[in-house]
Amino acid sequence: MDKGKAAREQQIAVFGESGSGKTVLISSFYGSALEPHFMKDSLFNVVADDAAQSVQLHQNYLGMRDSANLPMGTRFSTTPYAFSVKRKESAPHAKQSRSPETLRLIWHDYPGEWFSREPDGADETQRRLDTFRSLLGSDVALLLVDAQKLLDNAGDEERYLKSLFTNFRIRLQNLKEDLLVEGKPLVRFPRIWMMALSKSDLLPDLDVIGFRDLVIGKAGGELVELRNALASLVESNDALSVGEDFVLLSSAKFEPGKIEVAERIGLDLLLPIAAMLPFSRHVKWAKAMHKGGEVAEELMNKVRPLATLIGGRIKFSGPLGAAVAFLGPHIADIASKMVGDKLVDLNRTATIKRDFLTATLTGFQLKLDRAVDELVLLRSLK
Ligand SMILES: Nc1nc2c(ncn2[C@@H]2O[C@H](COP(=O)(O)OP(=O)(O)OP(=O)(O)O)[C@@H](O)[C@H]2O)c(=O)[nH]1
Ligand SMILES: [Mg+2]
Repeated sequence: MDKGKAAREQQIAVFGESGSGKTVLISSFYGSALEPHFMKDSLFNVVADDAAQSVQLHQNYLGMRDSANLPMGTRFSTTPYAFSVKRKESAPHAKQSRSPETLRLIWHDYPGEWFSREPDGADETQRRLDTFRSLLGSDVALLLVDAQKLLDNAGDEERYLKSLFTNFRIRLQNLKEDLLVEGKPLVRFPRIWMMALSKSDLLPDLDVIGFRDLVIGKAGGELVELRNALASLVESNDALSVGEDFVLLSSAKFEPGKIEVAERIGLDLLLPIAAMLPFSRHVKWAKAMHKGGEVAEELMNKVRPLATLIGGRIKFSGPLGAAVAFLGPHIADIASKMVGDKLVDLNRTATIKRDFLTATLTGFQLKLDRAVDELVLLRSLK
């Protein structure tokens, strides 16, 4: 296995109904990374790998920022977006490092209209299936809950939330037969399904705890059914978090005739979520699988390169073998270093040593911790 490559490629899948804010989200994510102050303060640059996508996303962003123009609804476009997170020329880097110091984020956007209607013929059925298959390499899936819809149904939010989860579950079940080969559950599957409140600027008084309580309180039953539907697709379905992690997102503040793109919530968490959230979760799950096996191996495959990267600087006692049982304690040790003061130390040391990747990844972890304190992010308590 090419450890370097696996270490650096994170995939995220974003699901949301039509109009729930997916295109605005990715445009704001990318456009804001091209703003001078971001480029000045950050250790890295974010670059869209595809030149045409880069222009299109940047144009969307500038249209919002300068002319209050909104991007068009997305139809039939299902190509994933690939971003490289590259060390800035001026940023710290290890002198002896020969590896290209790049992280990659692949962003899969599942068309919103596919949520709400039946496929239009065999072609579209196939396209839905292909699109879904392409995002199975993601570790994290975001399911968008639209704050505008919550507002529209104020006092009666269960109407919207129940139908959101139920529609999604039904579409998923419709895919099941074609998705599974001979009914065999999938080993490779997004195992963290996070609830994200899009347009959270519309509900300024709702923090992430309030959001969780609303979702569970009003549609807990539907969420359990959704979890069961997802679980029926995957091998070792104990290793699955559905609706246990929550985040608030807002791509901008929308006022009549004006879009304030500088006022964002949670967008700076997207890279850290994709890169770091699966880390400790996978370690925990793999450890619980005493017998190892295919799923434990797959979970550790995702974690091992990151642990090697960070752990390499902490020094392992003993060589890094392939056996999960052997790697377990070492990786758990790394995971335990990714909290509190130890994390701050690790980040500081990496920055002093001009070690770009470790500085960036520990910086991501610190950012997630801060978002928890600020009630923007809630991680699974399990
Ligand atoms: N207040 C607020 N409104 C938003 C935000 N993001 C999107 N919107 C509004 O929601 C509309 C739809 O957003 P899109 O990003 O185009 O939605 P989409 O999910 O891509 O929809 P489809 O392409 O049809 O699947 C926008 O035109 C904005 O009016 C946000 O962060 N805050
Ligand atoms: Mg769109």
